[in-house]
Amino acid sequence: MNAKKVREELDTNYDSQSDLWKYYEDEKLVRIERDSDFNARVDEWEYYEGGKLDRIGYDTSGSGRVDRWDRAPAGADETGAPAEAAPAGTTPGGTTTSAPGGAAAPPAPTPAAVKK
Ligand SMILES: [Ca+2]
Ligand SMILES: [Ca+2]
Repeated sequence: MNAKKVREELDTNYDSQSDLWKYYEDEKLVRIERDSDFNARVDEWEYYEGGKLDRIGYDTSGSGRVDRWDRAPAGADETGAPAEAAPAGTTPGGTTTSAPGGAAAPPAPTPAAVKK
């Protein structure tokens, strides 16, 4: 009478052949095996630790065994989107406007307000 689910099969491309297998331990996802090119052979293994993706193994040679590992980026939610803070409208070599007697030139305008 053990109703614990330990394995789940999914057919992600609807060709009625399973191509994704999820494995659970103590109701926690520990591994996903994936047949990413749908040739009925698993070629991608995702290992989870503490419910988070830890590493991914790839079989790139079709041998059925992992021959390349990828580490999941640690703390992906901390270093999310790279903040590109380059102000628009700055020109390379950024010399100030060649106003004669330039000391009277106004301070740098706010970015994006200068373009027409
Ligand atoms: Ca399938
Ligand atoms: Ca495959």
